[in-house]
Amino acid sequence: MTAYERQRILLRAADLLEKHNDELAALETWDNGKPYEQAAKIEVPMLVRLIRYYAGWADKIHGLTVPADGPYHVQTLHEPIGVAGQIIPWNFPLLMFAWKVGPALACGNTIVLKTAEQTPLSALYAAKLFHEAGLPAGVLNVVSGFGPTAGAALASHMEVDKLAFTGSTDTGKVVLELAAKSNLKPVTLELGGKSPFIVCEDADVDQAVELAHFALFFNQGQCCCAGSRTFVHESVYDEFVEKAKARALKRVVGDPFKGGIEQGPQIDSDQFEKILRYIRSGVESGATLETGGDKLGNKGFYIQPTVFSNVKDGMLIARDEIFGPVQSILKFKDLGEVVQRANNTRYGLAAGVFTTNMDTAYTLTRALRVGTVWINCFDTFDAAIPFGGYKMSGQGREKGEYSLKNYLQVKAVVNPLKNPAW
Ligand code: TXE
Repeated sequence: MTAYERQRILLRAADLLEKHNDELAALETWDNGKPYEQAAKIEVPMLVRLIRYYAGWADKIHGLTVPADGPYHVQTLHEPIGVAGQIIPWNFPLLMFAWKVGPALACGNTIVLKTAEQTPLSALYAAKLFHEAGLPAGVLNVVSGFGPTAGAALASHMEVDKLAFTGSTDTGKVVLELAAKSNLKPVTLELGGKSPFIVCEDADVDQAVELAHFALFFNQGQCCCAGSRTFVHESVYDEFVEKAKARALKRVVGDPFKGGIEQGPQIDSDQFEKILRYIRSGVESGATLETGGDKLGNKGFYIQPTVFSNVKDGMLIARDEIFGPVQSILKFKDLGEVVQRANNTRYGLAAGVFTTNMDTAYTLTRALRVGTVWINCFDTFDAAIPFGGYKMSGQGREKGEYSLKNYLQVKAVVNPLKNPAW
């Protein structure tokens, strides 16, 4: 298929996705439990934007002419890599679908995508719309299935040419090994995190509290890049903790299909129990439970928005990815110290830096070993901005121009010249 035709299909698909905004959002909430308003007003529009962004790339992917030594005409062809295997998680089913299929289709590949077992519906519906938009049968295949069976089959398949995975760091290691043991398919990984959110002494405390709250509690705390270690300068620490607690107490938790809801239930009983275990461990290890700390009601996997202060670096709640509505607030004295502590983790996905001093902002930005630094903002996810992790948060980058090379092979073409012009 020509690049232009791929572009037209992607644009038509984006129009159809936009037209079906409300059904897609309803499926997302039904499967995942996230607030419908969040799905309808933020996530489906982002999905549409992502597909339009990649439509824009489809006819702008090309190779180079290379100035090799000697009488040769040398060029590179950028070819599709082939069959892309893609495994996605349950926290943002439609957005993860878009991050994966957007670049793969723009580059001319075919896809077998496995959704998470908790959230199979929205990607099936979206794929139907891609076919309605003119995508030929067999190009985009969505498989519903479990990890150790369907997921492992994709990772180890000899005819899958590339694997893209988003999920836990432990499962990331498994799929990398399966890929290595089968056909050495290249693998991109987007894994867990324990992102620092650093509030400096010159920050506006009210704004910082609001942003830190959003950075952690958004999507029930189920974000790979959640700002799950809130480092606050000692000069504003007490005020910050008081206000963070007040903000958490105001958080509106309930039926995600109702208007005005900020937080729905956690995804399933495994995650629910895991989060409650971490909360107990926070209390046992001596952190101060400011608010929350238990399940909410007796029906569904709802958890009270929870805030811990006096959290120390060694505590489990400061080290592990909790993936739930549990904010941990730590105290720091100076920049050198906070850089060292922020970097003292196996993860390196993202960081938030809150300050009015640009010198401080860029000093921290350069020192933090993470794939994204958000300065005075958080979770800004435009399609053009690359995303990925340092260290055990992953390999490779998704979104933006950087994502294209995950789905391309480079072929060098070398042709001797009989009558060189020089
Ligand atoms: O993840 P898994 P789970 C983190 C978060 C969460 C923890 C566990 O901390 O609490 O992971 O969640 C597929 N071969 N994140 O158990 O197992 C699985 O079917 C191939 C962070 O749900 O990583 C699903 O499609 N595939 C994360 C996907 O992997 C396998 C988002 C993710 O599931 C497989 C989700 C196997 N052997 C959880 N086993 C993020 N980075 O945002 C499972 N899968």
